[in-house]
Amino acid sequence: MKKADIGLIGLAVMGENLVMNMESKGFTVAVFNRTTEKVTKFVEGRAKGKNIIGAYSLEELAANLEKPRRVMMMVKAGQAVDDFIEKLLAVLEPGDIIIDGGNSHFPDTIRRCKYVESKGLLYIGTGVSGGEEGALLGPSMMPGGSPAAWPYVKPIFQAICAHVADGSPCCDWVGEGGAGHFVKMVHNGIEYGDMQLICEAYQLMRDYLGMSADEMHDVFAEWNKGELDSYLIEITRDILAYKDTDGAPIVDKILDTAGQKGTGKWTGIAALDEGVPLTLIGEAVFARCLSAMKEERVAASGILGGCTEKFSGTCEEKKAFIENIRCALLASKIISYAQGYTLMRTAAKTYGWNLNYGGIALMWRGGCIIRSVFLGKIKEAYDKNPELSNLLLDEYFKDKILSLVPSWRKVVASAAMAGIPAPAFSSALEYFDGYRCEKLPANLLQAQRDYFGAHTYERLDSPRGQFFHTNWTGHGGDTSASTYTA
Ligand code: NBP
Repeated sequence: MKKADIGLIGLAVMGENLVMNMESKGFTVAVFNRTTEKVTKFVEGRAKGKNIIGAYSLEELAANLEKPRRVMMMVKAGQAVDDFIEKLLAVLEPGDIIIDGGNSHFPDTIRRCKYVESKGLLYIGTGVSGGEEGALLGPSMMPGGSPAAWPYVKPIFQAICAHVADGSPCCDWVGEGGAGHFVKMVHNGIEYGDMQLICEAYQLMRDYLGMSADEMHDVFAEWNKGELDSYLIEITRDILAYKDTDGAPIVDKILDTAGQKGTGKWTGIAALDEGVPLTLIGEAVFARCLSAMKEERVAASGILGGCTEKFSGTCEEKKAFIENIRCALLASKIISYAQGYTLMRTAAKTYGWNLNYGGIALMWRGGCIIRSVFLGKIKEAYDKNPELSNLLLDEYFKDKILSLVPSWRKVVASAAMAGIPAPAFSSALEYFDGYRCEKLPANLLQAQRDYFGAHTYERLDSPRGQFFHTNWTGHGGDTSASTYTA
């Protein structure tokens, strides 16, 4: 048998399906797994009769690969990746390429890339999105790392990834070091945001408008035909129609406590580190935390009272309110992507990445969980102006969000009056109002800081960069604290 084009370590759900995908595109793949029984099970099962070579040690894996060798790890993020890198360095040669396709945290990828390069090999950390089905049929892939590795990996990745209608691959080079995993992390954060927005629309329809799962199914089906056309709206439509064995909607029987694996939290932490207001994703992460406090919430609802106020309009007014919810969802979604893109722009400066923002929208356009028609508009905006500082300043998005504002305000106000939580809808509106506000109250805040800590302030009537201190009480001296931003 000919040698393999690529080796893959980690025969769990993602690894197995990626191997099948690669093989179906004409590549020969050598496979290895820590628990080697899984190699036997795979090669004698799904992989039988295919161009897939089972290896029972890393030496055997390396011996079966064309040079320069390409080895992709699809294992649990964390220590397992470091352990495999160490073992691979012992069996690979300079010029060979180690690829991590797991959900690694980007600082780890920055560190690993430097380390592997210091040993004369090349490294790629790539985001892979789309779950089990994406891995098999075409995921969205976001590779970054050693630029010299990309030409060797590109033909495989661009063959196995998802493609949009015009044939463009949903995979392209993202940037150096940890850029690929950073972009994947932001993708996951945006996924948290998109899901939370849909859940807020759902709660307003269920608790304020009193709609049944079937009625909401019809609304999401309608929404999916327009600007909100996306994978997550589509699966929400289908979930709402899904019945349990007794014929009742299964969604009504699911416990309202959300889990999370941490990539949303990482995105929030990265935003805090970069000083970027990523409020919507932050709210989405905290909403999951609040949902997890089920017992405390049940007890609190008995003491503080649950949300009780219901919509009391006519049938026509109800229809109009549903349209307002759609507008609030779309407007908030625009804010979420504007914030996510601002985070990527800021991090790119910090880490020296040359990110292609239109290209990123294209990578997310197909194959992944946040795929949507909407991303096509983002790609157009960044293709038109790659230096766009905020999505809201693009002509299309400016006009769009301004047209949605009246409906959005009505929804946020109604939710507040009815006592129904809508943290992502409302925090998005707060960001919008803050971002377009010429004069915020931070003049008072600076005065407070100077009052108690002599932290100094700049003046409207003096050039930027000149700092002043006032002896507010008459007791303090003229000495000011050093100026810093934290
Ligand atoms: P898992 O994340 O469940 O990882 C399973 C694999 O990791 C198995 O091959 C297992 O070997 C290996 N492994 C573990 Br667990 N601990 C190890 C250790 N200490 N040393 C060596 N190997 C170890 O599999 P997955 O769900 O296919 O995900 C693979 C990667 O892709 C993860 O980073 C995940 O976050 C990411 N990802 C997953 C999805 C998804 O939808 N599942 C989507 C996108 C990305 P064993 O068989 O010997 O236990």
